[in-house]
Amino acid sequence: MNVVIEEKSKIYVAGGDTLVGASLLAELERRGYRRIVNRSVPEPDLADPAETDEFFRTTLPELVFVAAGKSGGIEANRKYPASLMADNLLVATNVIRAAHRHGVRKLLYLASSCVYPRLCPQPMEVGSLMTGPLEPTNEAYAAAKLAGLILCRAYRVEHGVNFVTLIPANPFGPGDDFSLEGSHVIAALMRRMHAAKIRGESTVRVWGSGRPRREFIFARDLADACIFVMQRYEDDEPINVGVGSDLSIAELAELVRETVGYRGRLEFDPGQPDGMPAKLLDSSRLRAMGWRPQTPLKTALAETYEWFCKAAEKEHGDRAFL
Ligand code: GFB
Repeated sequence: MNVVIEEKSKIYVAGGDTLVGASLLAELERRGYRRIVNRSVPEPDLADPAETDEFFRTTLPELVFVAAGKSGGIEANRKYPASLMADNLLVATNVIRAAHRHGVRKLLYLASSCVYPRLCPQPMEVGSLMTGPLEPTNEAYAAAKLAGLILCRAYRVEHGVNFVTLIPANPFGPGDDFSLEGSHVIAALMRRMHAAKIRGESTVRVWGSGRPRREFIFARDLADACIFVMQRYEDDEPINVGVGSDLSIAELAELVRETVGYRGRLEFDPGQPDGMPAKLLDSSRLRAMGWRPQTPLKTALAETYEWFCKAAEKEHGDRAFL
C-alpha cells in the first residue's frame, strides 16, 4: 500500500500555521506539489467538529498531515495543561474522524516525544510506550498526543484505513514561537541572549540544572521526514523521527551563545523545572529505511537566529529589545 505522492495529489496540512505545518507546506511547495488545499481554502477551526467535517466534505483531500493542535514549552505546559489537552484531543478527534468519513487515502499524525514515560530507557523505543508514568510537567499534553496515536491505531483496526503516527524529536527552526510564555528552549534562549547582547547585560538565566538531555530536529528536516514517512511507512506501530544524538541543555546553551555572539555568563536557575531527564529517540527503523537529517545543528541554529533577527527587526525596528 505504499503511497506515491504525485504532483497532482490533493494534500492537506492540518495546522499549516504551526512550526512543523508551515515547514511542511514550504517543503511540499518546493517539491512542486500543486494541489495543496491550504493554498486555496482557509483552514477551519479544527477544534470544531462541524466546521472540520464540512471542510473535509468540500475539499476532499487525499493525503493529510496532522501537525495541528496547540503546543508550547515547559512553562506553557505547566500553566495551561487544560487548554493544551482539550485542544489537542479535539483536533485529533475531529481531523481523524473527518478524514475517515471523507475517504482520505492516507493520514500521518504527528505525536510528540513526551508521549514516552518520564524515566524511559534511552534511546526510547516504541515498545516502551505506556510502560510507565508520564512527565508531570507535560502529562496533560502528552496524554492527548497518546490518545491521538491510539485513535489512529483504532481507526486502522476498525475501519482498515491507512493512518500512521510519527513521533518527532523536539523541533525548532525559522517561524518558531519566540514568545516569553510559549517558547521552547532554543527559541527562549536565543531571544534572551539576543536581548542581553543588545542591552549589554552580563548574565543570562537558563532554566533548570542544565543537565537534562534533549534531541532536536530542524523543522525543515522534520518536514522532509514527514514526506518520506507518508510515502514509505505503512505500519500500525508509530515511527520515531530523530537525528540520532542528543546534548545537555548546558551544551545547547553554549551553542546558542556562540550562535548569537553573546559574551556574558550563563546562570542556571534550579528553581525552574528540568522536565524529563532525557529524551533521545531510537530512530533506527527510519535510518534502516534510508532517511537521514540534512542540516547540522550549528547550521540550523544559525538559520533560525537569522530568521529571528529579521522578524524582530521587522516588528520593532531599531528599538528591538532595547
Ligand atoms: O524546550 P522545553 O520547554 O521542552 O525545555 P521539553 C527543554 C529543557 O530546556 C528543560 C530547559 O529542561 C528546560 O528546563 N530550559 C532552559 C528552558 N531554559 C529554558 C527556557 O528559557 N525556556 C524553556 N522552555 N526551557 C516540552 C513539552 O518539553 O517539549 C511538550 O513540555 C512537548 O509537551 C515539547 O513535548 C516538544 O522537552 O522539556
